[in-house]
Amino acid sequence: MRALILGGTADASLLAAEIARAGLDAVYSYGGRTRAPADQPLPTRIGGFGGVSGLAGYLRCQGITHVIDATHPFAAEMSRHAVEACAQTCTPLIALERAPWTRASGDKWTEVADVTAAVAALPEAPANVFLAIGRQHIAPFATKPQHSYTLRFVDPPEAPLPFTADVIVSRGPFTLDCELDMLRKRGTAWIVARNSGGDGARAKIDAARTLGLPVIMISRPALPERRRVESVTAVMQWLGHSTRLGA
Ligand code: 3Y8
Ligand code: NAP
Repeated sequence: MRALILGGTADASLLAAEIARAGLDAVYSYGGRTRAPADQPLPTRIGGFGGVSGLAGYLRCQGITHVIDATHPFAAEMSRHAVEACAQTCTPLIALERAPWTRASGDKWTEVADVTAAVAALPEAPANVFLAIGRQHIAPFATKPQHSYTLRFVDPPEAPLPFTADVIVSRGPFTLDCELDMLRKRGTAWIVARNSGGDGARAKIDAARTLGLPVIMISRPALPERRRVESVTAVMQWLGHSTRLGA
């Protein structure tokens, strides 16, 4: 057995730790989006594979027998490529994907399909807006420059921003107290978020509820059908191993 973990999330790190503890042969893969990704207890590769054909070639050359797609729910292109490459090479594939956040009592969510719809959902009147959607997809907000934007990136911006904004550089996971403090200090009136699920980014959602702030929540992209689980234990069982936790 030789597994490939398509990683880049907190869940992927938890899985890597369990696989290392079990002494299984596996490789952890980052896309190379950040300057200093967290170390993993497994041999690690960083960077794209070169599309579906590149991933299929990697699976064959590296003798990968199982692929775990533990990427972020918005890493849709990677997930689509994994489905195609695993089908081409007859490699078993499973996705480790946390459930989306669901609206709770007191949440003031406007759910939208994508970033363009998120921009449209913002008011016309100038407001303090926290864009908690990273670096890659902020350009459309330049069409509403009247707002005072706060951004949060993992790494300092390397290029000029498409609009004036204040940038917080922090990689998370984030705590409720820190989110409350940041939102209060900045007088944030609107939050734009993606429905990432999991615990690493949900503090801002809980803080919004506490402060009574409206959240524009971007729904997840559609992903192709594939076997999907929500726990490390389920992945380990799929690999034919019980976890230390769920033994
Ligand atoms: C490179 C690996 C851990 C994993 C930490 C999780 C939690 C914190 C929440 C906010 C939202 C955002 C962003 C976010 C979260 C965790 C997790 C998660 C959101 C790292 C990581 C990599 C990335 C890539 C990065 C994206 C960006 C998205 C910031 C490591 C830290 C906004 C997603 O500059 C860039 O190009 C950054 C790109 C993809 C989305 C974007 O479009 O900008 N994640 N994030 C992975 C790789 O190269 O393969 O550096 O160690 C992982 C984590 N990010 O160790 O606990 O598990 O989800 N990541 C979103 O919208 O939710 C932050 O600020 O409130
Ligand atoms: P994406 O748009 O779905 O993927 C674009 C391309 O990046 C892929 O086709 C692949 O290149 C490469 N790639 C992506 N993830 C990879 C991985 N784990 N290992 C090797 N190559 C990878 O991806 P993304 O949304 O930018 O996410 C990139 C990474 O950040 C992923 O690891 C993801 O888990 C992590 N992340 C993303 C988000 C988010 O909001 N999107 C949040 C937290 C963490 P090739 O076509 O060349 O193979």
